[in-house]
Amino acid sequence: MSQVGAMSSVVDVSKEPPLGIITINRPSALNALSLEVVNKLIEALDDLENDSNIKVAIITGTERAFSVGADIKEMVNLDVAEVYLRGHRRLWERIRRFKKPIIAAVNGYCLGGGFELAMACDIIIASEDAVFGQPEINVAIIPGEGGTQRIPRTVGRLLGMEYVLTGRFISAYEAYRRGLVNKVVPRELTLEYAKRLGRDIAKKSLLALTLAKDAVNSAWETPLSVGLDYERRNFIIALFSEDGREGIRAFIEKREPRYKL
Ligand code: CO8
Repeated sequence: MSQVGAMSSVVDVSKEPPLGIITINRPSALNALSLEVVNKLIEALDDLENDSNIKVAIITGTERAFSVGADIKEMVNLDVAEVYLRGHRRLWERIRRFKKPIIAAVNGYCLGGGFELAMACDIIIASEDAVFGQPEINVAIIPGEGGTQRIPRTVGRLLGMEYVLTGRFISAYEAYRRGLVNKVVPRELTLEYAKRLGRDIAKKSLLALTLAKDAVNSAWETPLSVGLDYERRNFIIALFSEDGREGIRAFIEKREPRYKL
């Protein structure tokens, strides 16, 4: 395992190839996403994307929280230009362009922008004590990075509206029942489970993972006919890639594949 960045940083990156684990480490503020945290998360994602030994990223938090969202104390002092030009949007854009799979390993509070960060990931593993919610309405603002869009697309308009209008907390099991998280596991196993899942995923070809992720994401963005064309294009790229050939040959020859990526 290698550590990148000092342990005192608000974001730590540890590398356990093929996994890269990003830990939001600002426990005194329950991992609120200050601009410093945002910048460090962007740096960490850049680092993991450029590292050819890393195939899957995991984002996690510290003991009491994954993240409670935007740093409210910092936010009150920002002007419009700062929020627009230097604000959190850059992080969400970075995650949207991140080609490798990202797993969120969530324990404790996962609120506001923290929930939006988890939802921007590809898979969410929640600990039994995880608490989700979009409480922005309690301080007279609204979700600003996807909450009003991703939640209703997952749970439907009525329940999505309830979550956003009341700001009420959502337990891990409720989130699971509503399709907002993939799995609920005992607290002490959350990161371990995410790592195990990450290692399983990392056995696949990175090119195929990237193309598959891209195609699934397009299902949210496009009408069905356009999405089907998009999928077909990615399928053909995978099929005629070196890894695609190797995967199929390995199946026929009853051996483990040796992927290039
Ligand atoms: N920002 C900054 N500091 C925070 C935040 C936050 N969001 N949440 C908690 N903290 C701090 C507290 O101020 C406290 O610090 P201190 O000890 O210095 O007073 C410390 O974390 C511990 O918090 P509490 O004492 O409140 O702990 P409790 O166990 O009593 O309560 C809660 C935990 C329920 C999580 C409570 O802290 C809470 O309700 N926090 C606010 C959560 C919230 O409203 N999140 C949404 C933020 S807005 C947002 O995310 C919008 C995103 C849109 C994108 C941004 C564009 C700029």
